Amino acid sequence: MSNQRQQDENSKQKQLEQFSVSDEGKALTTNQGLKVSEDEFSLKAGDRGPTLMEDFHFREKMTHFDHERIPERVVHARGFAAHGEFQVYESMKNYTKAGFLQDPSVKTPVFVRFSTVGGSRGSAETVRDARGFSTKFYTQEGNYDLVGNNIPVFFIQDAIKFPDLVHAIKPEPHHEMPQASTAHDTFWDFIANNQESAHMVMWAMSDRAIPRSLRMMEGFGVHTFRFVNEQGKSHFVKFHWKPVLGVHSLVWDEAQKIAGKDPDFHRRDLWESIDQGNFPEYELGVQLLTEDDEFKFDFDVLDPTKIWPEEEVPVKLIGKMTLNRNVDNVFAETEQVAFHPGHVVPGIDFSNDPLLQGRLFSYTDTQLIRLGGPNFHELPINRPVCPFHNNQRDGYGRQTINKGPVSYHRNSLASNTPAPVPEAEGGYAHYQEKVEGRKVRSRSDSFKDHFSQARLFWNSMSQPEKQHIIQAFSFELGKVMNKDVRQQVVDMFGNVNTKMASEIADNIGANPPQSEESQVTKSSPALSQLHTKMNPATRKVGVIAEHGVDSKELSMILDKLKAEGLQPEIISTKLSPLQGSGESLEVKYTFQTADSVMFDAIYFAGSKENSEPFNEQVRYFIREAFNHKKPIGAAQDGTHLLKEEKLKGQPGVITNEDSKTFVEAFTQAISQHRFWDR
Ligand code: HDD
Repeated sequence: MSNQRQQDENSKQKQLEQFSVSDEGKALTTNQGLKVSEDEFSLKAGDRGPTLMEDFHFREKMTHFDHERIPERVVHARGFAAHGEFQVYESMKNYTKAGFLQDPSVKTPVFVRFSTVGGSRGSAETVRDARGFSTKFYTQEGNYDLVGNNIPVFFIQDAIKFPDLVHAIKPEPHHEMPQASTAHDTFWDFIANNQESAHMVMWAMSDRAIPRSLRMMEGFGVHTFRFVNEQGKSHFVKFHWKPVLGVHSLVWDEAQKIAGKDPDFHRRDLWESIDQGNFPEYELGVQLLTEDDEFKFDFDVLDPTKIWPEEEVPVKLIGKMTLNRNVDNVFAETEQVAFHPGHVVPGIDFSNDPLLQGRLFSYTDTQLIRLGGPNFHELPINRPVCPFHNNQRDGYGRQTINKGPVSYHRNSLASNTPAPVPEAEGGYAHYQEKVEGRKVRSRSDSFKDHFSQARLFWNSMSQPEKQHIIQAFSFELGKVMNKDVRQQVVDMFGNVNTKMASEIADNIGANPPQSEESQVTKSSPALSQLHTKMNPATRKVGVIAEHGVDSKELSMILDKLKAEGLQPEIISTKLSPLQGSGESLEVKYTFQTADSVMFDAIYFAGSKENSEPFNEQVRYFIREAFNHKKPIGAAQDGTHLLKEEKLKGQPGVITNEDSKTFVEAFTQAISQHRFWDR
């Protein structure tokens, strides 16, 4: 490995290590370095007397604690992050001069923060919502941030509406309910009165909004950006992250139950995967358009409520990101990281998408209140790995000690340095797009078709996915108290599909829509999760067993499942090791600490003892897993219970009586994710 390459991939980690501290084994001191002799009792005038003002140790400790919290993000407050690296497959020099996209041997450090959008910092993670997918590339030319979502379009077309959208999504101000949910009146009132949201609402009501794992969802830059190459030629570009494990979701009932059983479900999944060396991987894809093709489509390429269907503009996979290190401290890294779509490097530029243009203002502004001043770029997680010099000075929490008298440009005292760098030598120069027009507050007519792509999305769904969308609308609108708002939404989505809207109307006691449905017949198969990659790797299998089980055979099956990349974990009545015919086996959960919703599949090993309370628990597990369409397996004494429950022979229910190669068949079923045809 060359020195340059080594320096690149470790540069961020080395930088962070300079700021890392281990307190273990050290003497307790004040922040001034004074050793402290006592940390349990405040200084008092007499054993039973009042605390003294003089107690600087007490005051320092208490004051720091009193100031520990910072404002949570106004959106995307609930997030979780990891470190990793990115490597391009081949030079992208024909399209962009971005340094980190040139050399396949260079590994660029990255920091990725995933988030829900609407909920507070402590809210549950499996709620119905878009997921943020923000990546900070620490490149040698400065930080590049790709601040995207797992949904490729947005609710609104102009950033000036963002505060309205967010006010409508958040808990209603008079009673602060509901938390982390769009199932309430103000959200749907906003939707019905801002119909540009139709396409994104279709995505939000689909399975995309309840991902199985942060490792199993796509990411999108959403806006149209620009790539600019060394020759100054520009292409429009849309960014995609494609998860190597495929795109998979929970079912709604399951998602709601997990929100209670394990509100940290997604971060736990990410943390454990990285901890175990199962590093999440995503390929970076780009859709590219020449400037000549800008007006070739029946939508405006600047409109953030539109996708470029992959069948029309193919996604070229250009590199891979691997998340391989958990954070050391969530506050210092995950909470203090500051993303900004305006953090770009030479070779990447903006389009005139009015949503993007507004974002370019909002992100620095929000960090000023959230992180308390203009020096947040000095926080370790936000520092670029390349040097940075300018004439900005002072402000709260300034850490850099800038030497010398000069802090202005132009100057002679420092030979006019720090000096601007010509474009040819790496200085950033904005793409010289020609613009002209009158100052207007308006929206281009080319942004006014709100339903064609919402309809395209609907057309692209499989039957079960369509059913889930109808159920999601019915759930959400069922929680809307105002009947008029319900009806407005039904009428709005009648523009997408009459049958869909009529079924929703029927479920929520509204009238069928009067609107005319879109005539779009096109579909985009790439949008259906049924066409995603099916990969069993890292799937969790809940293995139910009891003392007296044939542990010899069970450990053989466990080994085989592990060899297939699955993660079997034993659930039993007690945590004590499972005794049986062979070696004793470790029990990870009891019926109190586990639930079928925490697993991708259930394997019932059974027990010789077969007590009725035990069987009752097993029935509950298996029934629930069955209702959530999950694979269920039994190859030992467990088979009889599946027969009793009349589950044997059902799709996705695998026993050794049905298949001689049980483990292979069960693994195959798990890779299929869910059995919708039950
Ligand atoms: Fe935003 C945070 C993604 C539109 C204003 N946004 C934020 C985060 C993500 C996105 C992933 C969390 C970043 C992190 O992990 O720290 N936002 C999007 C996407 C959008 C979008 C994909 C549409 C395509 N956002 C958008 C608009 C505005 C904002 C139109 C305002 C004009 N977003 C913000 C913000 C946040 C934010 C208020 C809150 C915390 C932060 O920035 O750092 O400035």
